[in-house]
Amino acid sequence: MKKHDTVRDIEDANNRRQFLKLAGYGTLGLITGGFGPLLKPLAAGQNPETGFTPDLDLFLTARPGEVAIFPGDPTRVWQYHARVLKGDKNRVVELPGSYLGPIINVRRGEKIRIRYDNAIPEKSIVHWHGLHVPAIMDGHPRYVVPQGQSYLYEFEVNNRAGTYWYHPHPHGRTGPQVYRGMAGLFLVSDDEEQAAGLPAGEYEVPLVIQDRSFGRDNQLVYLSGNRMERMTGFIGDWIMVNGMPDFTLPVSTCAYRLRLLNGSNSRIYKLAWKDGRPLTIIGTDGGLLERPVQRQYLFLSPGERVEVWADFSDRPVGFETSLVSLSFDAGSMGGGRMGRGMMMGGGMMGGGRNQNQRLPNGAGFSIFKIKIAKQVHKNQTLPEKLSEIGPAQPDRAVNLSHPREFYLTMRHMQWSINGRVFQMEAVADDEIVQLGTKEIWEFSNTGGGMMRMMDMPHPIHLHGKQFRVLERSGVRHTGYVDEGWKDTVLLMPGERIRILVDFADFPGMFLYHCHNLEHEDMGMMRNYFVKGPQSNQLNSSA
Ligand SMILES: [Cu+2]
Repeated sequence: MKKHDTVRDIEDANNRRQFLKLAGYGTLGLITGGFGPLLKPLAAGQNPETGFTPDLDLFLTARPGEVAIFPGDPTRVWQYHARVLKGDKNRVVELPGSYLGPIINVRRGEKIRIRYDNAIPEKSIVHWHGLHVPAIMDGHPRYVVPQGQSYLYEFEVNNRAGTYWYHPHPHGRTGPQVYRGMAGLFLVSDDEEQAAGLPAGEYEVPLVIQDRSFGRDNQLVYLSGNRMERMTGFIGDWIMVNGMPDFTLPVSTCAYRLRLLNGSNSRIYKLAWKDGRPLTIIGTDGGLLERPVQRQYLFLSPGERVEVWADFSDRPVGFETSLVSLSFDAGSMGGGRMGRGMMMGGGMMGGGRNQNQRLPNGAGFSIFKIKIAKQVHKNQTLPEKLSEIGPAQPDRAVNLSHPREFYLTMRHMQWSINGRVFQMEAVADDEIVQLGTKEIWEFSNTGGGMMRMMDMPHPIHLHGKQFRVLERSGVRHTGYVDEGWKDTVLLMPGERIRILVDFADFPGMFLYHCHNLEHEDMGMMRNYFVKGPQSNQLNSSA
């Protein structure tokens, strides 16, 4: 306990220092004026207190709203809305009729200010999934603000071009808030990506895949709160694309760049083309691959993104196909066949509503239809080279011979990481890394140990980092693309993965967790702490 207190002290001091540095504040007292409702009067342009001058300055509000999803009553949702205060108004693109937040378009190297106003009736905070930003800008749940309060984000975009996204991150409430509609894409572009010459404009299509359940009154239905349901995670019976059911994408006879995000709470998709053609994958979480790769199918777990090159130039007008999710074994707890059997036979479910009846996790279905609607002659060819990535260099890791190990297990009927669950300020000794080092982290999905019935997939996400996948073991399928930069990786039951993470900059406390949002909310999440030289001094003087 004492150990944790010390770490917290170090962390607090460190964060304070980092924030002071970042914000240019001279005294601590000003910080309290930096958060909360006082932000609103801040004019566009330079922040006199932080010295930060944004290229793009916007308001982002989360508030209750209504959208027409089905005929009849509108569906009550919680939505992000954005408004550009300074900069190009076209950087914020609303999706008409969708509960999703607007797409925010930025360029690498730009300075972004986002004034987040929380107008939903509970605490929240925004996490920029995949972005490499300082700890205080990352949306850690310790920074939640209540209804009526604000949080100021000021950061430089230093990620590669790619498909990133934003969503709430309050502890214990991420699942329900995302479920009600709070999520949006954050697209970064850069010179390298522009030079790749990929389909753009109407030929570049963002596609956010989610699942939802609706009651007869068209209102969203979430979990009943039953513990066994939460241990599986929410599985809905409607597949939504960009917030719409029964989605059809009309296309022309040419090549497309499809940017897919799995924004579901816990459903995993085994992506494939209905006609059996291989998927041509050009990008992953952290942007474009070096070269396109092909897969017959690809698993896309919650939080992951993939970019697909889809060429319809040899198809006749009127032709229809689909992007489908193939059936797969989601593990015994995965909401699949065995899961339901256990639920029914075990009696542990009680009277809890099982939402998995129509489309259990691992069922096969069409995600969206594609209809060739127009003849065009563009003749665009798939680039051989997309970007510069280079080989991962594991020998640069300080722990090459003894990777940091993380076991994803069930403990006391609770998902955990190394037997621990989330505590807001807690960092264990083996969760502290040194600023300026590279490390190998190894995650093992060993399941529920002796209980085979507790097997479940877990998508693991590190905050604040893009990392490289070094190796996987225990894998019995070909549904991964590990060639590029990643921030979220899926581990099916029995799988083990080694990743290389660079802690070059940004000291402080960040999260790592399972991106099955119900697992995360239950505590399958921990802090890691990047300890800088200043925290060393603190440590020795403590
Ligand atoms: Cu999990």
